[in-house]
Amino acid sequence: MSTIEINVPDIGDFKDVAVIELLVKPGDTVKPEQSLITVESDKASMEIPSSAGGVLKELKVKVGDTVNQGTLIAVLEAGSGEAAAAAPAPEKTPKSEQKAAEVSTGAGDVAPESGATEIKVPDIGDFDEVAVIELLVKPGDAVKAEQGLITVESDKASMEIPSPAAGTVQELKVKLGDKVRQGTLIALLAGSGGGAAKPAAQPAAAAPAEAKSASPAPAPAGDTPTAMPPHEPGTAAAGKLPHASPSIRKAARELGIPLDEIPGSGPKGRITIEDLQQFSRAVMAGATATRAQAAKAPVGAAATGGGGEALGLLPWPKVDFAKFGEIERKDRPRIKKISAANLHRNWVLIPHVTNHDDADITELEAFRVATNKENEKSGVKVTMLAFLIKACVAALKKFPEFNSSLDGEQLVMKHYWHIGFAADTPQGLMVPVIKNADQKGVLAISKEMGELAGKAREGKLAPGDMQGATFTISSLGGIGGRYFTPIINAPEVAILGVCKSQTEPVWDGKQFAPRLMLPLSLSWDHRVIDGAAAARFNAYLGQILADFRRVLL
Ligand code: CAO
Repeated sequence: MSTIEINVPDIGDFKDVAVIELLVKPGDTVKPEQSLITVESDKASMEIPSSAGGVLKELKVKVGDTVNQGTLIAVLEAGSGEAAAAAPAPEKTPKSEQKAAEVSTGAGDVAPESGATEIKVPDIGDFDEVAVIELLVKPGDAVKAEQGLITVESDKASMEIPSPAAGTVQELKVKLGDKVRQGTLIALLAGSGGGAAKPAAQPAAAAPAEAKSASPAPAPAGDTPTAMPPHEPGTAAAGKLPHASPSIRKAARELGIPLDEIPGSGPKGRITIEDLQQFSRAVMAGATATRAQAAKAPVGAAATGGGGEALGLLPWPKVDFAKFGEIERKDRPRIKKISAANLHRNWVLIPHVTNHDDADITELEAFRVATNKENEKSGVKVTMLAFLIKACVAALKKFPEFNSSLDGEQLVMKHYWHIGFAADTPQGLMVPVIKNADQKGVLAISKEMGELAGKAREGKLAPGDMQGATFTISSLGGIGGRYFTPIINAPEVAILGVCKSQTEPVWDGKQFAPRLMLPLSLSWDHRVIDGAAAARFNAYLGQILADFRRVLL
């Protein structure tokens, strides 16, 4: 039986490209043209196919190795007649894909009417039509020569098409999903002097695309549940390369981010720069962990949860709703998707218990109304929520474990009191934070809360406005309802839900008296807090709300 050595074919100007994936293993039977490994530069990734068929005896490269034309990558044992079935054109696929990445072309004609340079898809080898999967720039962006403009993708390679010259993007002529081929006009570039420089054939010249082109998504929050990006580990099927462009993969490698743990929100589950940024923010904020981190976490630590499969649950029901009546599909706002993923994680990972109670706020409400009357001209309206924040700070000081966070086997006791409050906005639920609420008066808190709630509704909250909460209040008091189960904002350990107060007959020992009663619902993490402590917390909170002088005791 003869052996066949498979070498890296002519890959043009690519030098020292990294092996990022092994697609076969010793013992596998491979067919001619079957892909053996994937290599990647910072502008293109491509699969290297086998030039012959046979049984793989040995792989001569491993992930992380760098290869060049001629590098021995595998040894095949020619099977019965299989060796003879040599691929008709051994280097065809990589060569043509390399050509695509090379983009060495005079792709810069001057548009006659505007003087702008027309950027066209250069020679992309044997590719007939490739899909635009990413727009790396937008009109108005200044681009450097060689900077990637768009990413295109076939089933074997993805590559960035760089600008042949520096200038300003006047117009993009393609959109996501468009199919392009050699000669397709992709952009008009102004200020490039009308003469496009021929881009260097060496694709490794440019920095990762996202560093230049993708503006960071405004962080909806920092470490509150609504802020945390969804994290569903194990998104890419085992052994399969995550779907991402070369620049995203390079950025992920440099940041040490496991791409296969990031759910891709792009077409066909492709990982976008926003996905990468959200994941890295969450890891930095400690709100999520990579699988490696989770594996190191001690038992009892809040590890990241998988989906239903990880919990051994049935798959989500798939229903053809249209069979039963007319339907309409709507995209969900980004904030809603983010908060959904966080609420889900918190609900699944935290053993919640909710205690319901009532506080007599008859006197407090009278005081609030009188205060607002006195301060009519100040423009600041004192709401019940501002008093609740002060009352909660007092209760958190008396029961400090409610102001803590779990960190593995340890409890982090916080000696600061930052209170988050849920705000209902057109984009979804946001949780701005009143920092150092212990040091602020009710008037100052009311003013700040009004400003933060306004910013939340306008979508103008800065990430810092939503970070650092030690306890959260979710008030539905202005809307209605009696009691509900608020979901704890990890990594906090408790949250207070408040509903609409109403006048009720309350027995005072001698008679029923009309009292204004405020329904309270305290959810707490049973890993940290016991039921008795929760009952005491609620009782104390009720006492303070009934008579704030108790804070002085
Ligand atoms: N009982 C009775 N009335 C109440 C009340 C309570 N507990 N809390 C507030 N109110 C009254 C206020 O006094 C005000 O009445 P007036 O207009 O007559 O003065 C009215 O309800 C509206 O109050 P508000 O909503 O403007 O102010 P707030 O401080 O209570 O709340 C904010 C501010 C931002 C928390 C609120 O607007 C909001 O977004 N609430 C929803 C939070 C939410 O969605 N939570 C659920 C999270 S879980 O999905």
